[in-house]
Amino acid sequence: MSVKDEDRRRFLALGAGLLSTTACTTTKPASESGAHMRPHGLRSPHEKVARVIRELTASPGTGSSRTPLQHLYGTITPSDLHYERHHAGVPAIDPLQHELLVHGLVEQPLTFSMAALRRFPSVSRTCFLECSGNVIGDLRGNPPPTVQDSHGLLSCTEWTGVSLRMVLEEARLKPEAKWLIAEGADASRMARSIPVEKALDDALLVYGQNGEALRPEQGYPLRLILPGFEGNMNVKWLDRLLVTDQPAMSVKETANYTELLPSGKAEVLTFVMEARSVITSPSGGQQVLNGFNEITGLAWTGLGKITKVEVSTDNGKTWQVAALQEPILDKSVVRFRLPWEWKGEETIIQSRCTDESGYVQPSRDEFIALRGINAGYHYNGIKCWQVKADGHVVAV
Ligand SMILES: Nc1nc2c(c(=O)[nH]1)N[C@H]1C(S)=C(S)[C@@H](COP(=O)(O)O)O[C@H]1N2
Ligand SMILES: [Mo]
Repeated sequence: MSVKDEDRRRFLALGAGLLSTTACTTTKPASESGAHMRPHGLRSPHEKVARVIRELTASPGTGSSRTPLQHLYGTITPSDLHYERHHAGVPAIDPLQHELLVHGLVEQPLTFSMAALRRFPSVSRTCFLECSGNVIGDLRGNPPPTVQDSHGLLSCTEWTGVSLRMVLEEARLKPEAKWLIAEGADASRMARSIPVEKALDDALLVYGQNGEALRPEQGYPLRLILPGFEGNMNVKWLDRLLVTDQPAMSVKETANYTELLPSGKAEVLTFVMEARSVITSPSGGQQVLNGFNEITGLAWTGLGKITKVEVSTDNGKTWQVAALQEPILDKSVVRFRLPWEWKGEETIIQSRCTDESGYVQPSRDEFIALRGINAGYHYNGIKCWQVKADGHVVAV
């Protein structure tokens, strides 16, 4: 009897034994013996794309994980690789118990079950989500080693849900309604102030993520999506919308993120993520090959569509227009590409984008001249990667 037969017999015996208890268990010997039985839905063990989970503070449940942008193709972030940012952990919510309360300055306060929300016409839309604290190490002069570390608080998803405008039309806003305080069901009861104009424009209440239900980490069973607005306003585990005539800024926990300007004044209500781009390959930790390399990366803007991405391979002396992958979607991530012949020279590669509002991504120096080095959020300076003479790429 061959070793293979032996393995198969061991597997069959094991499998038969297991059948009586858990019919669906895939036994370990199956994969070890090379049989094509592994739990479905797993990526190849050859692909090392794990997120890095980091505790940011001493309090339990707070922390973040980052999308491994250097390992991804196209524009959509696989749901299990979506970045995470939690202020108080991930609540376990039974969707049958979950309700959304809409009250305050409305003619008709209402609560919606998930089933009631699903009866509205469904909308699917692809857009990026980015934490406004992304890339902050680069502003401070401490660029981390990889693009996952520097830019990984960015993901792009096809969300499915209902138009917030439609839900608000049921409750009928009063004329003095100016703000919505959106609150989540996590322990921090994170609440953010949303201008009513955005709520009535393209805001969505989503329950779907890339073709399946939202992942718990992304706000299951219901989340607010405000295309193009900073990540923290996209409240997860949404269960309350309080309509008011002013933003909730007096209470520290409910204040939106603030910007510290060179004047020393704080700017509280900055919402839109301005245009930015980054080369994801070759990027920090990777290796450039002699001869042909494809430079590729991502560009995105909260102000509509990306119209142009330029790439420099000679430390900013000259710029070439990169090809953009169609379709170029509004407030979504665009993939750019440029073929490049590397002849062994030490150099710096970088990308800069322009959006349909005419806004051009600034250099780090231009950003600092405008907003100062203490800006806590919304850093969108041009990202530089240094290519060493041996082909190694390092963050600078
Ligand atoms: N309820 C609730 N919503 C939340 C948060 C949170 O901690 N609780 N974090 C916010 C922040 S700071 C960001 S950047 C995004 C992160 O969304 P993600 O974890 O799905 O990537 O959700 C926002 N919505
Ligand atoms: Mo965030």
